Amino acid sequence: MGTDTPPLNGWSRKQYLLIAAMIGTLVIIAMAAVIIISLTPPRVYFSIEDASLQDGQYKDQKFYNFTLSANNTSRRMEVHYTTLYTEIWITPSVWYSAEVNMSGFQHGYKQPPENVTKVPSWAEYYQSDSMTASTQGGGGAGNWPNCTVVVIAKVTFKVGLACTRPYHIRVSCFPVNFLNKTPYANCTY
Ligand SMILES: *[C@@H]1O[C@H](CO)[C@@H](O)[C@H](O)[C@H]1NC(C)=O
Ligand SMILES: *[C@@H]1O[C@H](CO)[C@@H](O)[C@H](O)[C@H]1NC(C)=O
Ligand SMILES: *[C@@H]1O[C@H](CO)[C@@H](O)[C@H](O)[C@H]1NC(C)=O
Ligand SMILES: *[C@@H]1O[C@H](CO)[C@@H](O)[C@H](O)[C@H]1NC(C)=O
Ligand SMILES: *[C@@H]1O[C@H](CO)[C@@H](O)[C@H](O)[C@H]1NC(C)=O
Ligand SMILES: CC(=O)N[C@H]1CO[C@H](CO)[C@@H](O)[C@@H]1O
Repeated sequence: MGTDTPPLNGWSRKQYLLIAAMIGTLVIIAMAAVIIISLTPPRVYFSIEDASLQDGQYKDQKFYNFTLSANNTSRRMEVHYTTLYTEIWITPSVWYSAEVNMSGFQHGYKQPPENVTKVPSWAEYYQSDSMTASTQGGGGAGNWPNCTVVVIAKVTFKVGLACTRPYHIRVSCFPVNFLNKTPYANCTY
């Protein structure tokens, strides 16, 4: 009987080693998944479409109108927008905050994987804009009528129950010419 013990112990030791190796592998896979998810760059790309100046309800009232297009190129991850807003820079020092209508997103904040969502955006135009711009004549963030639209967002990416850390996105879209109706402008990180 006593001669059976060493082989039995040897076998269970092998089992322990096997289980330990399996647990180790699982831990490594889990850590790799966490690292990949947290290092994955935000896979959402913005562009500006159909920028134009539109007449408002009142005399001399005008609006900067454009469509903000958000392309979630991730195959599995849903995008959750915590914040999303835009600024129209008409000169390097003058900018307007533009409203973004979030109702195009699911429940007003969610975007499914592999999805393009287009949302209308606008800001009120003031007559003095082009005058201020012409005296500035800078070449930085905006140079009327070639404006820069800056898109600022805080997003998290979600797959199943897993959620990434919040990402701060800030992209610049240039040139956006509201006077000559820019049909498309790409935004770059
Ligand atoms: C431009 O924006 C204003 C303000 O939201 C809106 O009343 C108007 O319908 C928009 N025009 C176009 C062509 O989208
Ligand atoms: C969105 O991104 C995908 C992947 O790069 C691309 O194939 C597609 O054309 C883009 N869609 C739009 C409307 O920009
Ligand atoms: C946003 O867009 C939706 C649908 O296009 C519209 O019903 C709603 O009035 C808009 N909201 C604002 C604040 O313009
Ligand atoms: C993108 O998602 C929105 C809802 O968030 C949906 O209305 C729209 O049809 C989707 N577009 C595509 C191309 O899947
Ligand atoms: C605006 O951009 C267009 C084309 O990119 C260029 O030809 C024009 O000179 C620019 N205008 C100003 C005032 O920078
Ligand atoms: C229009 C648009 O959003 N295009 C982007 C799609 O995604 C690729 C990378 O996956 C970007 O390079 C494009 O600019």
